[in-house]
Amino acid sequence: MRVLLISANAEQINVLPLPLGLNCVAVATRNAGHDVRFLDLLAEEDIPASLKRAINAYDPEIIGISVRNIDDQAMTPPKFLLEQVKSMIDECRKLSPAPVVLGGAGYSIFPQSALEYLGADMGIQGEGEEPFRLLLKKLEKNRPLAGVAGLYIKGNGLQGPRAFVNELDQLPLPDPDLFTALFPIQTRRGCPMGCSYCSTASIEGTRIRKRSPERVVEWITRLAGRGIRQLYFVDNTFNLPVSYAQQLCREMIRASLRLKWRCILYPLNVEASPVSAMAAAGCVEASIGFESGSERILMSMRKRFTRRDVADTNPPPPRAGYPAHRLPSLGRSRRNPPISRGKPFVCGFP
Ligand code: B12
Ligand code: SF4
Repeated sequence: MRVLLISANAEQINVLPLPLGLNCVAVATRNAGHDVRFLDLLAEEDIPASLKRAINAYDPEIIGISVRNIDDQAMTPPKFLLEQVKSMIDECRKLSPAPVVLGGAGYSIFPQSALEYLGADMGIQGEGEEPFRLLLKKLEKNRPLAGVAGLYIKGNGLQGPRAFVNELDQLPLPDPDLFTALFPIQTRRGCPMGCSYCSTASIEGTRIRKRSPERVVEWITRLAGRGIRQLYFVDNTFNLPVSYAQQLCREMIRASLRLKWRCILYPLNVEASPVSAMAAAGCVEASIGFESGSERILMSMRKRFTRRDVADTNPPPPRAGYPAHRLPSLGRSRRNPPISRGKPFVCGFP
């Protein structure tokens, strides 16, 4: 089945916890042969938009939602946190007919009343790995759901006493790759490109200063040793200078780091950029700041690329094996109106 697992916790209180419990459920579900997508809303800025993107792109057959906190446990006055989960569930309902199954610490304390309040179809109290797998099996085979440990069904109550796994070693270990938190890493400072609106020059200067690729790889190796699996290169332009990007990718490939990473590309000479080497070195997504489809606006922003250069970025990254994420700003001022000219250009990209 296509299973979308969503961690509903978006609370910034205290530290930001990674959704460990949902990760455990995801790995058990994947091991049972299902296709799993994982969405951590703590990492998302616009929650309704993220839900829409995830659900429309995946068309899940079942949605599992992890509920972590009921309240903030403050003495005066406590903040009730299920209201925001309820609106996330309402949003899922609008976007998909898939049944919604709840779980997590914040669900398990009052499973019956939380199910009613939140308006989901079902909920699993307690440890989710085994009962969720069994639930999917029964749903897939159209079997009655009675007997699934800790399962509550809306209007039908508890289906089977909850169970505790005695031998935790029987459960799979969570998968660090499912955590979407990206560790920032900077290899260069400064940017000479001089785009008219940009403040980078006043922050970092206009000369590109670089760490050596060997030093960067030493840093990444240290991070990998601490279990970090995903990086974001916060360099203003990962592909400039091209020779440095090439060297860095070569070093990363040589070190066999097996990490996934994202970066930002300047859409000039992307053909010449080491896109294949980037993919081989673990790049899974590149953001391309192309800003506009209007030559006039590009010129007024002092961009050094043209519509043609942007169009040329289209095939290489997907061909290289990772998706491109384009960053348009369309138009800027009343004196530069050709948004209408830029729009079809922008919409022409996947
Ligand atoms: C460690 C911990 C913390 C640490 C987190 C550190 C970190 N980096 O992760 C710290 C101290 C920072 C913390 C902070 C807070 N915490 Co806290 N925390 C815990 C604790 C002890 C363990 C959580 C954990 O990781 N469990 C391990 C995982 C594997 O278990 P799990 O998440 O429950 O997942 C299992 C099942 O629930 C289920 N499951 C989970 N998701 C799903 C989804 C589906 C679809 C299904 C079917 C099943 C399922 O399957 C999983 C595997 O078996 C719990 C208490 C507890 N024992 O649950 C409290 C707990 C979760 N915290 C709680 C609270 C309130 C808070 C704070 C609001 C407190 C505060 N004011 O600071 C903050 C919130 C932070 C935030 N931004 O969200 C409450 C939440 C309930 C409530 N009362 O609202 C709990 C339950 C404590 C309690 N007993 O009341 N917390
Ligand atoms: S390329 Fe990016 S960082 Fe450099 S000046 Fe332009 S907008 Fe700023």
